[in-house]
Amino acid sequence: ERLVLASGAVLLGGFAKAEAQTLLRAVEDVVRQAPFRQYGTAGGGVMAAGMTACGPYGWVSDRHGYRYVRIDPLTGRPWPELPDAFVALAGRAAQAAGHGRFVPQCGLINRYMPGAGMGLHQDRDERNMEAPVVSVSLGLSALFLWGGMDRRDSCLRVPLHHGDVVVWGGSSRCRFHGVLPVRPAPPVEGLDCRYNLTFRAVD
Ligand code: MD5
Ligand code: FE
Repeated sequence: ERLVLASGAVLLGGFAKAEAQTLLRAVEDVVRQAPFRQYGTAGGGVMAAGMTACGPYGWVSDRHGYRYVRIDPLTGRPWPELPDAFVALAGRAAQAAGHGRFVPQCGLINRYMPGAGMGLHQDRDERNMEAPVVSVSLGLSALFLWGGMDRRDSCLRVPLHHGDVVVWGGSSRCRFHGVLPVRPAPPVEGLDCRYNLTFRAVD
């Protein structure tokens, strides 16, 4: 189903379910070339989610801060190409949410093992803030925290399940958000963790 959470934020329930296995094979392909790693946080900690990326740009955290780079610092090579299935899904989801042509420049892949979450933050490392962010949830469910423009604003808890897609656009693009620690649960479609794919335009 299609649920408008707020102006610009559209939840497409189960939108990616039929192609989940294709997407997961593409994830494996990317991970073979650019393994998951855990970045440091600005506060001196370590992010609980494992991350990697594909496309012309990848998001990294290093001594220069949070930023997009063309070379994977772990391998010294360009990031793996965006799988066709990623580009096609991102474009279709953006269109279904009412956006124009959307061609991602980065596919960020987050892996949440049970117990891993992500603290409240804003996504503001992209120069292009007009384009939406398309996010795809696979595997174990999670409670997504969706806040406001101020860190102190109260958060809506949105359950995200296997195959759900959310398109974050317009004024919903810069809200504070996070992910509650993923609860241990029986595998979903053979997956014992949660993957989140986010597709982004960077510049
Ligand atoms: C996740 N990932 O479930 C989320 C999905 C990240 C991250 O937060 O930064 O990797 S993306 C959710 C999102 C993206 C852009 C804007 C907003 C939410 N928002 O304004 O609420 O792993
Ligand atoms: Fe984020």
